[in-house]
Amino acid sequence: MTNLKKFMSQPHALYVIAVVLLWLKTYIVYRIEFRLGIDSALQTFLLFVNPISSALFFFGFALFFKGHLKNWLFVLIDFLLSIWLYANVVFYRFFDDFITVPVIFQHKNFGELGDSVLALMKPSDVFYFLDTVVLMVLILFKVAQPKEKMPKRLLKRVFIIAVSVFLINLGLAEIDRPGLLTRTFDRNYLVKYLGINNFTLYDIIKSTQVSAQRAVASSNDLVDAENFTKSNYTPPDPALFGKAKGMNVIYISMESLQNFVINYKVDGQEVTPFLNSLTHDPNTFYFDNFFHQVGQGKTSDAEFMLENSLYPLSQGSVFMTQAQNTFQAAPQILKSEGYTSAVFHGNYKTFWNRDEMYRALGYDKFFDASYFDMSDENTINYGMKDKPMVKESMAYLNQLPQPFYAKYILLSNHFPFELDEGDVDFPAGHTDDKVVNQYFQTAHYMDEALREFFADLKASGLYDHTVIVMYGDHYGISPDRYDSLSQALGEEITPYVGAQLQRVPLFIHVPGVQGRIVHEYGGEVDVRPTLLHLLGVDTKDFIAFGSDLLSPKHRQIVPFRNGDVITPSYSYIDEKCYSNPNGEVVDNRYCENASEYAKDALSLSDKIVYGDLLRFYKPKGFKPVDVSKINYKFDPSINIYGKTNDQSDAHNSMNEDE
Ligand code: GP9
Ligand code: MN
Repeated sequence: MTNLKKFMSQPHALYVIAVVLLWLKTYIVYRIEFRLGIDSALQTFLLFVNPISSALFFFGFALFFKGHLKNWLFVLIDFLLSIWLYANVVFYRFFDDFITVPVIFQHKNFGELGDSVLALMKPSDVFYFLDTVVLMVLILFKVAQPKEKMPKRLLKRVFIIAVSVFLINLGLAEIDRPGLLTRTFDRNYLVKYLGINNFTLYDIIKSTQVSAQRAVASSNDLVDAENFTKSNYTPPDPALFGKAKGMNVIYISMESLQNFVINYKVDGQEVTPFLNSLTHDPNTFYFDNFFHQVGQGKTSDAEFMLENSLYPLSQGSVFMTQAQNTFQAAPQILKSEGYTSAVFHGNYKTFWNRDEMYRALGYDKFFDASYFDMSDENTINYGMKDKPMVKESMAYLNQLPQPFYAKYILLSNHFPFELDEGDVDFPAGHTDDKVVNQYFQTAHYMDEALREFFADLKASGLYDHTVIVMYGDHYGISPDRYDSLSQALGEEITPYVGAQLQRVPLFIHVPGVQGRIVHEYGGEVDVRPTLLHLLGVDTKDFIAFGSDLLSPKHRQIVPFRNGDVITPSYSYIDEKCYSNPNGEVVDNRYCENASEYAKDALSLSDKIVYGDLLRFYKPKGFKPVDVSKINYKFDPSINIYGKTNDQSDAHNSMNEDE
């Protein structure tokens, strides 16, 4: 006790206590919450010490003050840093990633994520604020007495020490991982080596640079990307080119559907009997080696790839940060072919900034939640349930001028995979994780909605002259649930297996064309040229990274957004090369070509998106979008199921004001 008293009588005791508590807590959080892939003693050491520099730095600001104010500032700083750490914990539980500046801006709609956020929190999380409580107790019980201001000389020293600790930390990190700060797409490394707060500071600097990039970009910057995409252009299969000319198109984003669900059974019952039947439908192509390639923008990244055949960004969502860019997207390309374009989505138009982005993509109409009956029994989780959504959409779809290009974004199979009791007619899975178990039920619900939708399309006569493209947008089960998922799949989910699990189903139904199961390897970036070629649209003049999946010359290299890459023979995951399908580690040189291709493609695509380079490019015969002519203001004259004009406008303007 006397020792403690002696220690507490030191002028900067509370500073030291605050630093140590936050440091240790951060390390505990790293170990419990994040999967940072520690594989050496040096990495363990760096992980342990990396919270120190920022703790010394931030708490240092309280030292400019004296007395009670100083003590309570320690509490405040600790609380703010704890909130930031905890926000990252919650974010990581879902996205398997850390919060970045663009993500903060894209979550002006965090309010709508409400239910998911709650589902990601645990009662035991209160322990992550224990250090703040300890500091308060020390002050309230007068263990920590108010002290004088620190002399300027010492104050300076505190910040010099903080920066020195950081530089030593960075130096050791650079020894273990050269070029750490120049790499952009591995946030895990930055947190592992430098710590969560230093990563955030780095991210703020990086994001500022990114917005400057657009300002300095010029048409010269496009040359490399143009050469790359032109030399990688895949010509269509002449036997299929134009086979769907003039037909309608319906895209369906099948929320969170992974390919392992196809033909999977729970208690002897197929999870997706309808989709399973389509795998051998005479007019349907089913792709069983098709991968999602999304980054943090998830659904919106998948949409972005399908419309533009460009890659999404390594951080944030293009929808949120680059909606002011010029695009040459499918809805606008098809406008010249006489198509009317529309989106159907049972959430409000501001979600994912879709109203802005869809204008830039050239969509004519957007049937958002305002056009649907959003009553309690019709909605759950992220918005409208799939079954009533597709049912009500038919009235609008039937009125669209033909040919149309329509996109449906389904929602029911979204994390945390909840259904109202009356909607459950399928057994839950049998793992130790409720979320994984429910996933099979919501996937089944979506499958039934799709069956009903197809029946409605047949009844309306649209089915016979409509191409239907259905794709799983991204994974549903995140890596932190792999232990439970492995119980359902009956195999251990190693990093190799985890990468193979990023397969999502892709179906393309083309009336009058012989379908088959396609085993070619491909990804979301490849869908646009595949579809445009079926519709008889030449794609040579567009800057696009995809390769027609149905062409005999299809390029089977699938870059993931994190730089990993999969080909039919090899998988390059986390800088290790594996041979397929046995997953044996082989020499990295086998993966070199594919990995070089992925690096080039991703960085050139990023250059286009960050620099807004398509504003300098004029494809032959393409008419640019006139965004001033498009608006998605609620139109009561076509509304059938939505609320009154007044109520809808009230909701929308509320979102826009946020
Ligand atoms: C909501 C839906 C969900 O509108 O697109 O987005 P996600 O969380 O899957 O990216
Ligand atoms: Mn999604």
